[in-house]
Amino acid sequence: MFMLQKGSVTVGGVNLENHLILAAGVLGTTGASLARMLRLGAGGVVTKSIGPQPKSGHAGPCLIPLEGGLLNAMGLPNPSRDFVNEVTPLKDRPVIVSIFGGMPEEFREVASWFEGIAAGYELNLSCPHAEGYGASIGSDPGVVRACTEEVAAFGLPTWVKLTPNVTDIGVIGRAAEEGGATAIVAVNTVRAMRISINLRRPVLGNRFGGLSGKMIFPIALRCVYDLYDACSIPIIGCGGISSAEDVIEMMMAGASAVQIGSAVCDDIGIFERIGEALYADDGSPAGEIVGCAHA
Ligand code: RRO
Repeated sequence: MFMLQKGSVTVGGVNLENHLILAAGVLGTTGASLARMLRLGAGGVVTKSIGPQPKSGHAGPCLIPLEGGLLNAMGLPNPSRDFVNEVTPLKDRPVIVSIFGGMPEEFREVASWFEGIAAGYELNLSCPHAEGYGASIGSDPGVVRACTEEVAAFGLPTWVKLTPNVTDIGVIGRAAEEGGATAIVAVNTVRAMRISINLRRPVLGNRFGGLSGKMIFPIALRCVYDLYDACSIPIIGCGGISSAEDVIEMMMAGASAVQIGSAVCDDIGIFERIGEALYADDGSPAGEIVGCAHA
């Protein structure tokens, strides 16, 4: 298999210790758990999404393990501005703060709390089950562009995380790029549901939720492939990655780095495990394979 060169990399303006980033929403709710994932080999970490007001989230059940995946409808639970205290001790580390809002001004307000603390921002325009937030506004290219412009104006790296639940993801990627995004993260969870045949009711308290894990890898890969054709800024692949082979495949589709989320729930040591299979002292730069499947 193609082996990557060891060492730090800069992707979308953020200096990372390697290409493997902890995805938003998984172990990202405290400074201690973010620091732990960096110690366990993550090249960078993304926090749980933070919004303009504290939120307790949706009624349970909120998280259901499925074969090859997870179905969640957490409902954007977050402490809002108090989260600044969690990440302040991690200033100067590769910590990307995920933010959400219902309108461009709310994105700007939340971003302002983390100026001088975050290594960059990731805009959540993609949660599949949050009325007025996430994918419900992130499917509109004009809104994506406006939200991105507000945050990019701080001059910090600004990543935009997209939903796969659109007809043409390239249109949304281009809107983020026009708004000043430094990278696109593709993708958030896939809108999905299960029904209990005994209870005759949807299993999730919120009825619908977001599907993640191995079962969505081919969807995420296709989105990265489409975005590579549509956009010029770096793409960060996210969705079902759990092995070094998955990382290489994502890079061949067009990803410059990847995020890992659900696989961390099965193996807390996944960053080290993938790193051992992916990196070699005499490895090659990622640039040799990024997007090579398009030739
Ligand atoms: O909190 C959630 O329910 C959630 C979020 Br913010 C998101 O972006 N994606 C997801 O699957 N769940």
